[in-house]
Amino acid sequence: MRTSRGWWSLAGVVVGMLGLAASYLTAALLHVRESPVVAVAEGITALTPGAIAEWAIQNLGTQDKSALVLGMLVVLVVIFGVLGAVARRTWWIAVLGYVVLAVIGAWAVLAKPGSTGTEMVPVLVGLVVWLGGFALCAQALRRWEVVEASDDLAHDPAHTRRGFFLLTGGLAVAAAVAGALGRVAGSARGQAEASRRLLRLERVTPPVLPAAARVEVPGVAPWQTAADDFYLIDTAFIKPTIEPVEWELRIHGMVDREITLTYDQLVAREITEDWITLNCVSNEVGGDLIGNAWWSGVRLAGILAEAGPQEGADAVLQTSDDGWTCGTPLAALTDDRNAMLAVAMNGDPLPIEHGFPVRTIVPGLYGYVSACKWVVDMEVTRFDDIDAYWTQKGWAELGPVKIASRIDVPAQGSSVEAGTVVVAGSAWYQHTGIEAVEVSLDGGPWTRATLGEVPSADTWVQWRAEVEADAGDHLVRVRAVGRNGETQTGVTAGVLPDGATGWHGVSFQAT
Ligand SMILES: Nc1nc2c(c(=O)[nH]1)N[C@H]1C(S)=C(S)[C@@H](COP(=O)(O)O)O[C@H]1N2
Ligand SMILES: [Mo]
Repeated sequence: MRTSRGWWSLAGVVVGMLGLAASYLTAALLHVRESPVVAVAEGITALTPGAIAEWAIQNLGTQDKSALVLGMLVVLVVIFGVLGAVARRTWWIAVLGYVVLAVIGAWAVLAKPGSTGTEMVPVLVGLVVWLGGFALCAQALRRWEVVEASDDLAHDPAHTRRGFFLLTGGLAVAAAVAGALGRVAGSARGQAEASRRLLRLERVTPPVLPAAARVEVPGVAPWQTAADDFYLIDTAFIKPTIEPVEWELRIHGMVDREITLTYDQLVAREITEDWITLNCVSNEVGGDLIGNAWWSGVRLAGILAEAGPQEGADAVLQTSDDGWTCGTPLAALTDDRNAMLAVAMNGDPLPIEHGFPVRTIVPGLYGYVSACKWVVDMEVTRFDDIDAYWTQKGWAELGPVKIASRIDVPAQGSSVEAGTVVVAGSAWYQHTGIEAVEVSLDGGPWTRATLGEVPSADTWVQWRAEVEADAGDHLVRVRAVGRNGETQTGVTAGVLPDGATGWHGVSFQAT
């Protein structure tokens, strides 16, 4: 007596659904908007002739998308069942089937505009689960078949059968749990996104680009960085999804009066707005872990003054909703700079990835010691008594930004016309300010660049210079001079422990 084809089909369906659920959960955890199934559904929609799409919308109304996804799931269940049944005789057909389905999913997610490649992770997770899960089930079924077929009384057929049922049952439960978790994770994100979209910050004004900030050289990074292009650095695998109504900040420790602020209380205060450039201590010379935005929020100096820091306190240990911590000099939060609890970036509520609903922004300090996203706790304390996330790992306790400059144009390795060559880029020394930028061609004399006009010392500065380059290979270098008279050092240092130094150079060819 052979195992019936039905059990192979069942295994195919259970493993198939488990793979889909794993992929869906992965997509939700990674905040990939398009889980593979939805992406395929959208791909089908896009390829559907207009008349049919029109019919679907007419007859199914706003349910057309759910109907399509449901229909796809039904088709998939049938495919999974057939793959399982066929695998009984020809195992590799099932493998091929799963791979083909994964390729379709990969094609659909990568075809979406703005796909970054992260979308591939859920597809790969799904494929691995399919192959691994099916291998397990097939093994259990084969054992069952062998035992049933033999007259060997040493093995109890009921026992091997039970093994298969336990396995498929377990996998089915895993599929249900993964699917449910995916739904929860996805909907928390969806709710926070919805609250964010509905939020009206009355006194937040949209950014108005300072007239002369740009040098207008194509290829230079935009002076204002769009939220979508702003670099992202954090340790949160799952980004916190905090509803503004749930947000609360506690300020405590070495203070005379502990303060708790709700979101409404925060935004009811006086709003401060400013262009501030934020960069990462891990930014290599010439790197792009830097961005400039119009931030709106509430000054920390006023809030901390109300709390009344006590004698001897020199640090504020900030804690994020996800447990990340950083130690910020108390002085930087209470002096005349615009250190703020930011609620908006470029005129819109903070994107979830950038710390929604509230993050800290401190001009002049690297992000790892200051720019706490999803901030929920501030303890006024002493540096001697704390050890924050990155300082524990060997990074410096204090992280003032270092003077730096970068060449964006010409691009590294590019070819330009011999003669007068335009060189341009950005320079920054937040809270001290850039006095001058100089370039040197092939080790020759330093010549001054023209600077864009910036509203304060807290932003980067665009610059533009011209060099005379004969036909041949060249190296152009840049250095900045700060408003404090400091000239950017040519001595190279790596990013650890407190930020890279050295001149950025670009090789190009003139023809
Ligand atoms: N909660 C939290 N906040 C954080 C971090 C983090 O890992 N977790 N990283 C910091 C670092 S190292 C930098 S450079 C900035 C980056 O901010 P961005 O991702 O908005 O560009 O956030 C800071 N705030
Ligand atoms: Mo950073």
